Amino acid sequence: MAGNITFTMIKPDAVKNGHIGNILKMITDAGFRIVAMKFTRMSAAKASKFYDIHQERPFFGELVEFMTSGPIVAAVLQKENAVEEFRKLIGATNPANAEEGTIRKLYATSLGENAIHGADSDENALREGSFHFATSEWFDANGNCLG
Ligand code: 3AN
Repeated sequence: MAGNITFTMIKPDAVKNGHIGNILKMITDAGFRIVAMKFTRMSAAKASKFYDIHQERPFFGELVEFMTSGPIVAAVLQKENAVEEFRKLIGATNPANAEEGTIRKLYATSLGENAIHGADSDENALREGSFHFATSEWFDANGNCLG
């Protein structure tokens, strides 16, 4: 499955603003299959670990505070060329630069509160997916558990 997998989180802003249903519809309409999914709230320790590559960035504290401010939807998704295709669907990190019709253009409110996360490489997709889900929570196209 590697290479065809990405990892996403619908962030606390989009959850609070009632966009879960619309965002999931855009994702499945774009041809992504849900491999794993959960509604959860990250602890500060978990969010800090998830974003440890950004630890030195000035916005790290703000990012952890925001990502733990409410529940998120975490999911592993499958499609051919998933990482790149998904980043096209979500649009630029800053919604002001996101293309029309992208998830961030429609639902993000700012650079910090940008509605949705998408893994930026195949390696990170697997790392992030494994961080949030046990293999027993991953399902193939036939509905068989991968764990
Ligand atoms: P992306 O999520 O598009 O891969 P990254 O990896 O550069 O973007 O940043 C991770 C997250 O950190 C972003 N989704 C955004 O919420 C937050 N972030 C990035 N840059 C800034 C910034 N300058 N100020 C506040 N938050 C930021």
